[in-house]
Amino acid sequence: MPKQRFMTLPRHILEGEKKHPEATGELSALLSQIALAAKTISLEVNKAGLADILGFTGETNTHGEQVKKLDMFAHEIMIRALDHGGHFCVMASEEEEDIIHIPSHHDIGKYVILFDPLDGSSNIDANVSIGTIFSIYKRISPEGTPGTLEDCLQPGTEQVAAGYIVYGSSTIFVYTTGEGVYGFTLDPAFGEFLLSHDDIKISKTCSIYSLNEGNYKYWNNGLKKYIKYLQDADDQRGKPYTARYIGSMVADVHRNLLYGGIYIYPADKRSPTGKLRLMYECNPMAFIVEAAGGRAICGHRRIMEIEPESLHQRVPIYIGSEEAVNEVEKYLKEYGDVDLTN
Ligand code: AHM
Ligand code: MG
Repeated sequence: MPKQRFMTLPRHILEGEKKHPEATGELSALLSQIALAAKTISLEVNKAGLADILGFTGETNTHGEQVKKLDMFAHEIMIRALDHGGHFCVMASEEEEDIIHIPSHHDIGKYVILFDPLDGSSNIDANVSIGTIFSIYKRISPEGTPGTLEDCLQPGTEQVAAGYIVYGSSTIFVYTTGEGVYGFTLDPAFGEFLLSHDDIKISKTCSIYSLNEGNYKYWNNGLKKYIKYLQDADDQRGKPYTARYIGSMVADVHRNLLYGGIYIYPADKRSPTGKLRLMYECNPMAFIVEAAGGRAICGHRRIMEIEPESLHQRVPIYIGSEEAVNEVEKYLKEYGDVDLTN
């Protein structure tokens, strides 16, 4: 049996940085801090059914949705794990309306982090996969000063790293710095993430589509025709496609990354800019999927090229295997798209 490399997440990050002589090791340190937060959230998610943690807090988040205790737990853990490390100058979370200031003396780091602490939160009570998503940028404000809103509102093309953690049948940490996408599975026995998915590439073609078909009535014609096309039989093109929709973007995109597939959260007649957030969900997932060889568009343009206007801005998203995204793009162009983004 060939010997497997025993590669932990911190070792992998360090080895990646060694290839860049100009690297200071800071990115390694902050990714390790995110991994620590992920382990803590994973533990809490795993005991969610046992602890007195389920149910609503009674509060609503910035989008007017009910917040569950685990969302807030994950949000707080991310902040506590990251705000005293000296690496960040400012943070933003899907669960908080404004930017999150870092305590003084610790707020002069050169990086900025935006995160969705617990994506797919409507699935928590049902023991269905959920996840954490993060996106890291270099600051644009002068070093040595506290970070600003402008530091957070950079287009996705400026990301220096992004990743997600899926809390599923096992806990998996996936990250990219733009060169390759790597996945690590948490070994619960010794609490370490071990390399399990080396250099992930998403297949160019696919046979899986993921979207909420319950919203069919509100879709634009382009999307209606595209989904009908996927449902037609054509052996050579792997059709009809299989429908797979978990309702946790992080888990749906993770599966599609491994098996090939397209995930869609469109603009529709009820939600003209879609549901998902550009800064917390779409940009980081787009960075990862593109680094794996796929594509991510909002209908007529690349997700990562959208100039952000606000922290909680929503955008439609079509993300996954290259050929499938090319095809849906053609349908939207030809038959119409509801898309009011810039
Ligand atoms: P959340 O951040 O509040 O969990 O919402 C985002 C989630 C995505 O993970 C998921 O794909 C989508 O919302 C599901 O929405 P819907 O129930 O409308 O299909
Ligand atoms: Mg989310």
